Amino acid sequence: MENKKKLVILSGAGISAESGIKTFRDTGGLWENYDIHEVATFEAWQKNPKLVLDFYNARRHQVVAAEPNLAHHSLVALEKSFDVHIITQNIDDLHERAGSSNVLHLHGEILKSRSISNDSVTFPVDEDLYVGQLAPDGQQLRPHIVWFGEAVPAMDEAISIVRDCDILIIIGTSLNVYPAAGLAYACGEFTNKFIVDPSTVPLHEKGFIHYQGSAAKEVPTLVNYLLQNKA
Ligand code: BV8
Repeated sequence: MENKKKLVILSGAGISAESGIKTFRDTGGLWENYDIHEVATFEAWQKNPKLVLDFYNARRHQVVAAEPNLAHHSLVALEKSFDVHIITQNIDDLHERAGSSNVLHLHGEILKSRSISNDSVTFPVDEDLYVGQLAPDGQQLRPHIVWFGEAVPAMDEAISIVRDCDILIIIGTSLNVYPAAGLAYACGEFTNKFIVDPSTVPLHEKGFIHYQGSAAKEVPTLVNYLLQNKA
């Protein structure tokens, strides 16, 4: 078996925008209608668990109704020629539904829940979560999500994945949130680096080749380039 180059993808809300899932910061984005501190922090959960559960129940319905788009699907084709690792900040399952086989969710998964007292056992969510719904350990169920102010358990694993990769592709993230955003700078100096985003991004001076445009349009173009050039 020829030695496949290690290719890492860091994706954010932008890759799911064309599937109809709102991003955080774009016009009409999530944070236009909600204040992070009201719905996406542990303090918000303690203050008003029903509001938080309703917020994630509504987003879960959006995810279930959404379909992977061309960007998610075209990434799957890379797996025949590269050792592909997807690290996503997204809590949707569109990478998995498109067929990607190696996905690490840095900030959790909206289709999973867990007991407030045990962050290592998760349960599939197929109905709305509600206050008073208990895990087998008798404690309240919460979304299996990393809220602002909570530690990112998979961060060390993510850094070790990025550190020795041959190719790093960043898709659809404003790189506003840390420590996840730090992954953009965690690869070696000889890594081939690409970023797909319609907006201007500050990374080109960091040696990133910018495919400026939407993910559904630019990711298939980049995938074709990589498959032809085994870059
Ligand atoms: C931590 C799950 C420490 C939830 C998410 C004060 C108090 C506490 C913490 C902090 C603080 N100040 C700063 C911090 C750190 C904080 C942080 O970074 N805050 C930001 C707001 C400044 N980080 C944390 O709190 C993290 N934890 O620091 O813990 C600690 C350590 C030890 C012990 C205890 C504590 C945890 C952060 C995780 C939060 N959870 N998600 C949920 O989904 O509801 S974060 C969430 O926002 C996403 O997961 C993602 O990571 C982040 C940013 O979103 P993006 O994906 O980048 O989306 P965005 O809308 O921003 O950008 C969209 C991009 O797509 C744009 O570039 C756009 O141009 C592009 N785009 C648009 N359309 C398209 C497109 N691209 C392609 N195609 C298109 N069609």
